[in-house]
Amino acid sequence: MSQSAPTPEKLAEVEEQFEEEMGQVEGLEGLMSVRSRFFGPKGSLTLLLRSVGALPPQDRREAGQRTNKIKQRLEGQLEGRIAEVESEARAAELRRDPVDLSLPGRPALPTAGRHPTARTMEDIVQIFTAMGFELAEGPEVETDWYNFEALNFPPDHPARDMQDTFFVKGRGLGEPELVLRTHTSPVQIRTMEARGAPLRVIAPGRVFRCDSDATHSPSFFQVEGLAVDEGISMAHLKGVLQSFINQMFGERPARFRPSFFPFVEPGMEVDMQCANCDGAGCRICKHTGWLEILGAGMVHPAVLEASKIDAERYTGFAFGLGVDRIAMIRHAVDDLGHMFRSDLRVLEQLRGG
Ligand code: FA5
Repeated sequence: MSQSAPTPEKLAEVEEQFEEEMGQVEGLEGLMSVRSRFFGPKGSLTLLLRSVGALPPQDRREAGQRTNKIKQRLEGQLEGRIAEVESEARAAELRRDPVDLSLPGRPALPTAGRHPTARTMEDIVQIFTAMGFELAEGPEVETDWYNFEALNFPPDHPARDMQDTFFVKGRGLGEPELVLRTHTSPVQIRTMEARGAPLRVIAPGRVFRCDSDATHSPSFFQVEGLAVDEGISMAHLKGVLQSFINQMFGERPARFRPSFFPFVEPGMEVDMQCANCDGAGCRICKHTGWLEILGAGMVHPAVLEASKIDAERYTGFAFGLGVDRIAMIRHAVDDLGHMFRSDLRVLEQLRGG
C-alpha cells in the first residue's frame, strides 16, 4: 500500500490536522485557505481520495467509502463555518450602515424641469378652457393686414410705433410685407373669418417686438382671448378676468384703467394687486401696489366688420395677457432676463413640476 493511501491512521492524522487548523483559524480568508489546503485540487483529502484508484481492486470500495465519509463530514463542518462568518459579516455591515428604505433614490442624472413660462402658459390655458374657451392659433410671421390693418391700425398711425417690430420685405413685386407678429391679436381676425360668430377662443403664442429692458423682452408670450356673441358686455369681460386672477393668484382685486388700442372701444389695461406685497408697495410693483398684466376692451365694430361679422347684431370682448409677466409675478422675479439666461442658481429656485 502506498504512503499516501487512505488508511484509517492516515485519515485520522488528516482529520486531526484539520481540527487543529479549524481551532486556530479566524476570518473568511483563513477559512478559504483551509478549504484550499484540504479540499482544493491539491488538497490533502482530494489527494487521498484520488489515491484510492491506485489500490488493489478488492480494497478500493472500503477505502473509498471511508475517505468520502470523512471528506463530507469535514467539508460540511468547514462550509458551515464559512456561511456563519459570511452572515456575521453581513449583519455587521447592516448594523454599521443602516439603509433607510423610505428615502427617495439618488437620480443618476440631474433631472430637468419645465420652464416656468411654459408652466404658466399651461395653467392659463387650463383656466380659460375650463371656462369654455376653445383653442385657436395663427402664424408667428404675419402679414401687415392681420397684424395691423384689420385691427384698425391705419398705415402710419402712431399706435404702430408702440409695437415696433421686425419687418421682412416681400420677396417679389406685389408681395405683402411680412412682420414678426407683435401680439396675438391677429388671431382674433383669422378666427372670426374662419369660424364666424358666436365664438369664444383663446390663442396662446410667441410674439416679437423691438423691446429690451428688465420687464420687456424682444420675444415673449401672450394669450389672446376673444368672445363674440349677441349681448356681450363689459360686465362679461370684467367677470372673466376677475375669475382668471382669482384662480391664478387667489382672491385679489383687479383695476381696470382706460387705455388706447385701436381695435377695441373702450380699451383698458388691467392691473392686479401686487401678489408680492398685497398692495403695500415693493420692488416688484415699483412701489405702486399694482402690477399690469394685460390689455383688454370691447371689440371695435370696425374690427368685426373687417372680419365679416355683423356689428349691428354682435358685440365682443378681447384681451391679451403677457405670459412672461405673469410668470415673473408668480415667482417674484424682478428681471425678465433671469428667465432666459440659463443661470442654474436662478433656475433651481424657479424649479417646478
Ligand atoms: C397688446 O399687445 C394688445 N394686443 C393686448 C390687447 C388684446 C388689448 C386684446 C385689447 C384687446 P400690450 O402691448 O399692452 O397689448 O401687451 C400686452 C401684455 O403683454 C402687457 O400687459 C405685458 O404683460 C406684455 N408685454 C408687452 N410687451 C412685452 C415685452 N416686450 N416683454 C414681455 N412682456 C410684454
